[in-house]
Amino acid sequence: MELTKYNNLKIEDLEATARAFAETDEFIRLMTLYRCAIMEIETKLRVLDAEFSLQYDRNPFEHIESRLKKPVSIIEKMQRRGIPLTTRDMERELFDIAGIRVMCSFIEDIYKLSDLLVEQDDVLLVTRKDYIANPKPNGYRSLHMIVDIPIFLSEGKRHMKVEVQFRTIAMDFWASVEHKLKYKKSLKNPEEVTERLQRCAGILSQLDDEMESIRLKIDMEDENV
Ligand code: 0O2
Repeated sequence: MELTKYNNLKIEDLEATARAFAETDEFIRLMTLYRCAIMEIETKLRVLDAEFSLQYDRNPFEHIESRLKKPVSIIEKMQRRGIPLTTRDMERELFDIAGIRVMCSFIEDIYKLSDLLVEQDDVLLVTRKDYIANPKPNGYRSLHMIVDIPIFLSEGKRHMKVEVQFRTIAMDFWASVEHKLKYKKSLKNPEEVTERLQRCAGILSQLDDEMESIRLKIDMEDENV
């Protein structure tokens, strides 16, 4: 589908365009492929979880969430970046249409699990952004990876990109609350809120470190029994 003159559309018109785009056969098919890619990655993570729990006697993640980016968010992003509105360009330029979020208890498990995932020979690491080692200025922390994986269809193999975000429960708590607060725009003193959220991120980071240290102590005492 070629919808050329969508660059200057206002939000209401963008929503209508998104609805029309989302009803096309190519869009529906592409989203089905992304859903399959999510299933592949989820299965890989669940297999790793089962094996890891045998080896280390704990589950590396608490839970997983997945989502397909909403058509209007896809179109907004394409408009922002000046990408032509075709499914081919959408697939070529946007890497976060399929998203998986993995919530772990400990930072160490984030690195172990993410390394194990990208070490698999059918998983190709496209990009990795470590906002745990280098938090965003607002305090946001998570490990983001774009991976490329094959899905196997009746007509053959197809490579798809999936964004995988790894977080601790504390990081997820902060990101969820901060995301909700972002929409409350009518603040008298937004700088104060930003500062307090940064402070909360710092407290939660200390909490993650303390939890990790408690676990290490318990593991060491267990080994000595
Ligand atoms: P949604 O609803 O999750 O899809 P890009 O994604 O390429 O446009 P960028 O900055 O290169 O932009 O990507 P990055 O840094 O990897 O972050 C993308 C996603 O991480 C966001 O997706 C959020 O899910 C999450 N994220 C990044 N920064 C923050 C933050 O400061 N606060 C919160 N709560 N989440 C953040 P989307 O597309 O914004 O939304």
